[in-house]
Amino acid sequence: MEKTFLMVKPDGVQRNLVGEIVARFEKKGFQLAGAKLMNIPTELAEEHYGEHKERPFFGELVDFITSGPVFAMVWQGENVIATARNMMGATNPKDSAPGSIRGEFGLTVGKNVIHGSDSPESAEREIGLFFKPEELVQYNKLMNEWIY
Ligand code: RTP
Ligand code: MG
Repeated sequence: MEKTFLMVKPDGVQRNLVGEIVARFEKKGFQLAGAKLMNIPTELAEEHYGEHKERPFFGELVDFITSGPVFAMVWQGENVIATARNMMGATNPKDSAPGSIRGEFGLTVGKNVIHGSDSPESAEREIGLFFKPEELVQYNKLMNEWIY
């Protein structure tokens, strides 16, 4: 089953959007495989956003993501990586579709509420950075036959 790493960023946590965001992915039909509320150490933030190291906004990005608690999650389901990115909306909330998470809840590119892995490689890397294998649950129940 495909898995992705999603994270409510510090702005989303401070604005009490965790429940709203979790509810969207639950209602879509995805399953939550792991979750934790945590403060991100600077080294982890730098590693997580390593692809942006040379970008002018890297310092601000690391400062922001370490500025307060985040809600880190692993979600699973068919095509969850691409579908979650669609549900999040475009990176800059000015371009995010109405109805998407960033489209509904964000205004600025720096504080855009949620992170999601952008490819299978990123998902595997980011899940490994934030979760130990034993922190992810296994479901015994069959998948919901009205979805699959
Ligand atoms: P994320 O990694 O957080 O899920 O966002 P993303 O894939 O949609 O966008 P990405 O290109 O990976 O950028 C990571 C985060 O950096 C901030 N950013 N700021 N000031 C700027 O021009 C700028 N560009 C990107 C955003 O907060 C973005 O989510
Ligand atoms: Mg990204």
